[in-house]
Amino acid sequence: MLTVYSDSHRLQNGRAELIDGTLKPCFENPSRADMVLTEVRARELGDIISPRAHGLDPILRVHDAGYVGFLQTAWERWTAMGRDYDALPKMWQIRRLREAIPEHVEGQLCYYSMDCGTPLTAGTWPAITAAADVALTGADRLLMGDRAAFALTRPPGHHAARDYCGGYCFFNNAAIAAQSLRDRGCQRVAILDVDYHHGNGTQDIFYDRSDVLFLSIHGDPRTEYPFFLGFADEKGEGAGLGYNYNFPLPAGASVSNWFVALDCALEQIDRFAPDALVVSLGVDTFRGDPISKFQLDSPDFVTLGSRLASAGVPTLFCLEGGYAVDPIGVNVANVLAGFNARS
Ligand code: Q9C
Ligand code: ZN
Repeated sequence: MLTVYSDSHRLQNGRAELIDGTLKPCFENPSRADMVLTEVRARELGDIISPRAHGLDPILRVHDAGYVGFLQTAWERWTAMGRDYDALPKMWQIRRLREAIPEHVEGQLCYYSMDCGTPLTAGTWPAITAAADVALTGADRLLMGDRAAFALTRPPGHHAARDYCGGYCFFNNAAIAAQSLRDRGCQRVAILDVDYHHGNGTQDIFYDRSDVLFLSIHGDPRTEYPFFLGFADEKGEGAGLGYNYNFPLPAGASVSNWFVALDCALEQIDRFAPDALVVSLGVDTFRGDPISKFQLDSPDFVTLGSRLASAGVPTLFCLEGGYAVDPIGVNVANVLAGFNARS
C-alpha cells in the first residue's frame, strides 16, 4: 500500500494545551507523524510519495468559505495586533448570545472554534492545506485503481465541521477526500471512523446526505469528548436519515466488545455497497493512550486492518488521533500490514 506524506505537517506545532488544570505540551505534535513515517518505512509497506497540490476548490466543497478565509488570514491578522503567541479562543457563542460573526480576529477565532485545545499557529495554514493535499492525493490513487492508500495526515481532521475547528482539527481531511471521490465518479462513499473520539465534524458534514455513509465507533459522549455529539440515536436527517451510525462504547470497553461494534459497522458498509471506503484511522483506542480509555493492544490493530480488508472495497486510510507517541507507528503500521495481508 502506498503512503502519501508531506513534511509540511511539521509547521503545525502548537506550544501547549490545557490539561488537568495546567498547560502541558500539545499531545498532537509533529513527533506523531515522524513515528508513523519511520515505521511505515522500516516495515516496507510500500512507496512513500509527496502530495500533489489540489488547490482550495476541493476544500471549499466541504468547508464554509468564511471559515476557510478566516484560517487563511488569521495568523497575519493576529500578529498584526502584536500577538506573537498561539491563537486560542477563550469564549464561545453559547446560548442567547448574538449569532453575528464578529469583525475582530479574536472574536472570529471564538466564533469558528469548538474548543480551546486547537492552537492556531504561524504554520497552521500551510500545514492544513498540505494535509488536505495528502488526503486528496490518496484519493487520486484509488481513482487510478489502487486497492488502498494511506494518507499520513497531520494535523488530524475528523472533529472539524463545515465551519468550525476543534479537537486538534482544522480541515476535515477524510471528508474532503470522500467528497472528492464523489465528485470524481464514485456514486457512494462510506466513511468509517475508528478513532477513540466521535467524528463530530464528519457526521455534521454528511448528516443530511444518503450518498456518503458515516459510521463511528467511539467512547460514549456521556463521559467522553466531544460530549455534545456521537449518541446512538443520531441516525441522519432528511435524505440522510439511515445513513449515519454511531457505536458509542463505555470508556474502558473490552477489546472484544470493540470488535463486535466493528462487525456491526462492517455489516452496514456491506449493505451500502460503496465504491470507496475512507477510514478515519485514529489509534487512540490503544490501551496506553494518554487521553483515551479503550483497551486495544498493538496486535489488535493487525486484526483491525485485516477485517477492514475483508469489506473488499477500495480503501483510503486517513490518520486521525493517537497520542501514545512511541507505539503510534507500530499501531498504524499494524493496521496497514493487516490490511495488506488480507487483500
Ligand atoms: N482530557 C483527536 O483524536 N481534548 N482529537 C481531550 C482529554 C480533546 C482528540 C482532553 C481531544 C481531541 C483527533
Ligand atoms: Zn481521537
